[in-house]
Amino acid sequence: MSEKADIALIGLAVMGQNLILNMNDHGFTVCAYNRTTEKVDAFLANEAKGTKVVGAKSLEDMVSKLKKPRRVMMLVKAGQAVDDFIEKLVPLLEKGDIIIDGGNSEYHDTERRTKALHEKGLLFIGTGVSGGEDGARYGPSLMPGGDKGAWPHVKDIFQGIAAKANGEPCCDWVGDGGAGHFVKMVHNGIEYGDMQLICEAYDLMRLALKMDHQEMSDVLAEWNKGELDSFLIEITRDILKFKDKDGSYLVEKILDSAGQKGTGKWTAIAALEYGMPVTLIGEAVFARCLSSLKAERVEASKLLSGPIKKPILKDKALFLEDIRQALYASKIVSYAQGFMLLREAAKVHNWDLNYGAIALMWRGGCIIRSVFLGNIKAAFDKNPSLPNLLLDDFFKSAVERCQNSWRDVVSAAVQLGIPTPTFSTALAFYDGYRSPRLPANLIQAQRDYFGAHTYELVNQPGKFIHTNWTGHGGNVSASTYQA
Ligand code: NBP
Repeated sequence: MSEKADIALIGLAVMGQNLILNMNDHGFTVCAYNRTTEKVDAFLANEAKGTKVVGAKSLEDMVSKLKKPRRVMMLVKAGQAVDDFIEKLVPLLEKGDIIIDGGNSEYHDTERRTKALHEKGLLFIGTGVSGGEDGARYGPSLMPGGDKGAWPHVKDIFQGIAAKANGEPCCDWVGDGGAGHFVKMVHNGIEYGDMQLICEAYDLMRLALKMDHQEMSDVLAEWNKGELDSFLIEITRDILKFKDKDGSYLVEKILDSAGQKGTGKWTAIAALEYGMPVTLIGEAVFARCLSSLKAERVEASKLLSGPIKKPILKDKALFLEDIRQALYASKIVSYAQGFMLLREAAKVHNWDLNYGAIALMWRGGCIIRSVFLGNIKAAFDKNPSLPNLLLDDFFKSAVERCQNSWRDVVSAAVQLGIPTPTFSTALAFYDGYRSPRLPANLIQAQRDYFGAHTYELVNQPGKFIHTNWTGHGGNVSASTYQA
């Protein structure tokens, strides 16, 4: 081989193979490597046959085939495998070379790796890659962060292969350290939320309105023409009407026990860590946890009864429109909460996040792609320091327009005994967020009563007071700090 390769890609599973073929289509020469090297030969002989892709038998061989500065991207299982490859690559690379991790790595790991490699003169990028198999092959959403010095060296490749929304690449530099993987993590959390919201709408159509599958699919097809237009609504439309070989609907044969690989949970953990009320994603993760207690639920269903009095539902068409509006309003709350988490993490880590650019990165290529993200981009373009999406005129009026339907749906679900955790928590958040006064004054009094934790008075903020509530407690207070 006379001409050197533009980039190496380690990891020939579904994401790696498809990303290589995508890079090849865009004119880049890729050197492919995999821990199990037989997979390199198989890839070259099959999927990559007739392309410019070259293979490597070892990491040394791979590095020798690269242009300088060398660019090495990994798409391997997140965790130890990434650290193991980095350890093996470091002695083979030179100062200024670039290592990219495109897996679903935990952002703290990316922070650590960026710092450690920077000290060795190597530039590290931790990038979110979203869109699954198809995205990787024909245009993913890419969310790179890490050592900014690396960005000019990978920008052409990344923006070349990324999905495009209105001609603009769904990829831009996110920020320092773990910023790219943090944004990808929040993206995945939002994906959990969107999926659960659609599942609740399906449950209401199925149980409250007793609709059949073709009917439900037709409703989603209609919803997909308006403000809910999105990839997840589109695939659910197709899933609902998909028939198995025996002519029955496949979705009803699938065990109602949801799996998860961790990124939703990480988002919920980050929300707790940064003290942000990202309640909808939290509920979506817990809904999956509850679903996985299948055997316990089946037993409980024999013992615990639901409501006896059934509400009188509205006309079917009106209630369907209520469900659509409840879904839309809840979705707005979920994204507002996701951006609240991004904003807080950015403050803590000193990341200079561009929220409009993040919305654009999610606008195409990825699983949460939707028309709605265009509205979010417009909101942040209009006001980059918008404190909360709910305060943007477009979203404020959308939620106000939907709120009667939203309340009717949550009330009906409660009365019918149909669980709608994400519809409900989104509404509770909305009502909490718009409340100038919450009952937390009573929490403060309770804390002070039993633990001398002190409280502040409305008219004397900043001054911490302890009251001897019982007359027999002491006057010594606990120290005041926020965990
Ligand atoms: P997998 O997550 O299944 O990983 C397979 C690759 O990891 C193979 O190359 C395998 O090598 C390598 N690997 C494993 Br497994 N353990 C290893 C170890 N201990 N040391 C070295 N290599 C090891 O593949 P994927 O689904 O293509 O995903 C790749 C990355 O992209 C993951 O981080 C994933 O979370 C992320 N991601 C996946 C998707 C998706 O839709 N699948 C979407 C977005 C992001 P081997 O062939 O020798 O076993």
